[in-house]
Amino acid sequence: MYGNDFAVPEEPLNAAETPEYSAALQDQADGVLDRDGEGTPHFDELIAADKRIEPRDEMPQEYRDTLIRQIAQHAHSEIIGMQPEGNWITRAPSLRRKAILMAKVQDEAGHGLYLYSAAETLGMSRDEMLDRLHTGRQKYSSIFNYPTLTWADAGAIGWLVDGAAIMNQVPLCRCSYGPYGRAMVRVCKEESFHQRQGFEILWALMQGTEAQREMAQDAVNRTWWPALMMFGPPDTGENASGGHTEQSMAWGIKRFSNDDLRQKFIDMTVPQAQKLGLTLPDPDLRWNAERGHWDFGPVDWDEFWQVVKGNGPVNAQRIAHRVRAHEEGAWVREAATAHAAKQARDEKKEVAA
Ligand code: FAQ
Repeated sequence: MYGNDFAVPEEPLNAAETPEYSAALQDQADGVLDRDGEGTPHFDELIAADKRIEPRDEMPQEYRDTLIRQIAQHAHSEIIGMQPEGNWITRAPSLRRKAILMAKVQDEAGHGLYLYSAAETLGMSRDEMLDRLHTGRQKYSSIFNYPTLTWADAGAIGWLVDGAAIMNQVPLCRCSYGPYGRAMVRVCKEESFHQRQGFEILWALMQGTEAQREMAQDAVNRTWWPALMMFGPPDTGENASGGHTEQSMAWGIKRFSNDDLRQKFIDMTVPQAQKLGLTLPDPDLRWNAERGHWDFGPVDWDEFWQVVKGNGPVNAQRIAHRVRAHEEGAWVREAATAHAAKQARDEKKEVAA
């Protein structure tokens, strides 16, 4: 499938390798979610018929605001998410690892670009979104507020963080908002490679020395719980917090609850940990034959909310680095704007001639 050079099971390693993703890909190719014929049906009719809303359509302000909030947060996560692994590019253990990691981190920038473009179609400029990120008025994923202490973190991020991200994003390929759903189809394909490279880093470490195995285990111990938090707070059962899920599902933005996706991720990941020879740091993890799922222990939601509020281990460092990169890149934006203006002038002259 991906030219594996390591012994992995035949089962899919991530959600982008499951029939759900193949079906989303096929539906996209067949235009299943696209509307037929002419006319501009009402928003509610389109949602009821499971057809896509496009930028030109009228939509309730709350739908627009929800999408801007989620897509901007997603875009910010992609570009802030370049930092933890970017930290290891200069210290990757071989040229091959360095080349792969550079490609992965560049992919994250590309995902940010697709997502900012999708959010812009809803009427907020990229400048405005970045300003809101830099001033704490828009969020990014909690996961990127933890430090990457060893090379094994690059493996744990790929395997667990990309794995969790894809589990959440495959259903978003069917999001009711066209530009977001279409961006997700492409992003998931690329993230699938990211997840496999993470698995392969850990696989190689687990075939290595005792010290390498310990390094892999330590990275997984630190990453497991924050990866489960990526899916967001509980939104089913008695622990459900208010949250946005119910409304977002009614609008066809979210297709599953946070809790359902978290469970799917755990069910897919536990057998992979066993294949790798890694122990997931949860003493309550056990197969429940009755439910047909893995039971797991309580997530520390106090820690999650602390991180979301800006008090995680490296929140301040991540934002400071982002703001610095933005300021240092000002001359590139100015040069690109000047170049675009010159090209537009030249084109005008050509038309006039
Ligand atoms: N971190 O009611 P819900 C990646 C907030 S991409 C921070 O459940 P919703 C690729 C939430 O905003 C990772 N805040 O909200 C990569 C809301 O607060 P608000 C990012 C969180 O929106 C890999 C409140 O809690 N992926 O990793 C988090 O319906 C490797 C209540 O929550 C996406 O963004 C969190 N984890 O559902 C890159 C996917 N969870 O806004 C580099 C798209 C919740 O009211 C390296 N987003 N909150 O103030 C989504 O699917 C959704 O937005 C959820 C949250 C599921 C994240």
